[in-house]
Amino acid sequence: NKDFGIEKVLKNLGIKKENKGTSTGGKWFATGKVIESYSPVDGNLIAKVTSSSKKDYEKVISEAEIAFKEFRLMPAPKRGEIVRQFGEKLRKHKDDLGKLVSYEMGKSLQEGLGEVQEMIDICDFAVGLSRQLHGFTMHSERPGHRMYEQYHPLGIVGIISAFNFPVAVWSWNTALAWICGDVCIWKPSEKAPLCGIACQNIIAEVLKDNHLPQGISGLVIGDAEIGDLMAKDTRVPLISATGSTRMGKIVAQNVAARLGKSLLELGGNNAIIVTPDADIKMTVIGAVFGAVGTAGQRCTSTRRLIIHESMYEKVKDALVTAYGQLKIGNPLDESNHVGPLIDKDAVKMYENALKKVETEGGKLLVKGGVLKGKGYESGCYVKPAIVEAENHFEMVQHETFAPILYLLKYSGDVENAIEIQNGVVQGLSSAIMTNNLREAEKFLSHAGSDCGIANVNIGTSGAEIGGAFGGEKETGGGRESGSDAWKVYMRRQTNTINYTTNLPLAQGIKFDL
Ligand code: UN1
Repeated sequence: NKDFGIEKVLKNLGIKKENKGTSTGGKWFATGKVIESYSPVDGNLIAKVTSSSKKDYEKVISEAEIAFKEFRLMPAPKRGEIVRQFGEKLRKHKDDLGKLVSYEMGKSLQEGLGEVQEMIDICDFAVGLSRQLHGFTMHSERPGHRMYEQYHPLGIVGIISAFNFPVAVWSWNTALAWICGDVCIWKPSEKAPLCGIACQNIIAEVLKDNHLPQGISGLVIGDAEIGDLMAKDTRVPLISATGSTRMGKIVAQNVAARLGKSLLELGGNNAIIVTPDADIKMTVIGAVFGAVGTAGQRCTSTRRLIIHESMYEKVKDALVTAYGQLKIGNPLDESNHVGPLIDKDAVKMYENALKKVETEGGKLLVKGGVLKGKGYESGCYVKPAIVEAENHFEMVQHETFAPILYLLKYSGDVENAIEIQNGVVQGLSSAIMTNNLREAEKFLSHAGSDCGIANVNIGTSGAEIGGAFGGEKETGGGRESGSDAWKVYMRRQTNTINYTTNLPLAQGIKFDL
């Protein structure tokens, strides 16, 4: 794809035609099998990567262990300075990295750049945070005693990330983990390995400039086998995993078996409730972007619209009209709204979901289908579909990572809509479109949405980094990114100090010798 200069982008990011997929800082090695990265944009082979073997993984772990011993002693604000420099480098590489994300993963260039912006923003956030790793002080029940708590670095953080946010999710974890004094080992999705290599090259420069140990940032590219090694490894106290619920359940069980910590950010089945008091124009923009943006491949993508019966026909017609105007094609061309799915397997899942929901009684309002012909050679471009369905359908209950939007009808009070919204196993993002204060507050109340994210008059996707990101139920319960999500990357310690010459016991216990 010469149009946007992929050769130059790859060169600027230090990616060759053949790459090694294991790294500690700037050192590269690999002895596993070869992975080929094809672009879903045009179907071309971008580059090859030799994946990491068990032996390679061991090397990364031992470098990480060495690095942690040194890094944990560096004052947190000094670690913040490292993350500040990393953010600066990301600013310089924003254009190239955004293009690579778009070309390797298939999201629009705007979204690729937006993803890099999220990386920059979390770095800024982490720099400030590096001076605010606060613990409480408490009043002791004993005279002449002081109690307080502190947060210490945890150790090696294992990061497993998905193809759909191939760079940002890593940075949400690393930027925080690094200021917390941890070192990181990252297994990016094997569907977007070049994004991983590009990021590692960027941080490696920062580590080198600052004469820091290379093991602060490790990279292992491979499939589930490498993920398994990490999850079962007692040397990795925290595993942060983002991806499907299926993957998360395997990781969680492996980590739990050794009583390790896990931070899970898994599937969503996100809905927008459209009440009789909704602003139709805002609803349509929010719903269409949520459903077709990133070709429906965000954890936060809008999968269900729960529409009041009085608004149903109006919203349905407006959506069908809007879908008729969608342009599908090369995501690097800014006039297109929808790019490709990640690969042909994803296309198959999309086709199967549409077939299945039809047999369950779903009615296709906007038919969908796979696109063929000029510009669609990769075989990964599909038409966004709208299906009239019911919440209990198996396909509606299931997260299909594709642009399929289910329309569901509710009648009566907003409570009925909330019940439908909560009536799935996932609990990531949710939204209500209403200008009615009572409805909005009900939705946000104790008896409202059961999701980690609940929005009013905003769609389900596009969360800001400043808030804690994640969800409940099968979404896994973890929180990444903003607010106090940093706490999971540290170990907490309660300290009691006695500055008297007596040794009074707590709870009034007398123990005289
Ligand atoms: C994801 O899809 O894994 O809220 C993350 C959003 C983005 C992050 C999505 N900020 O849509």
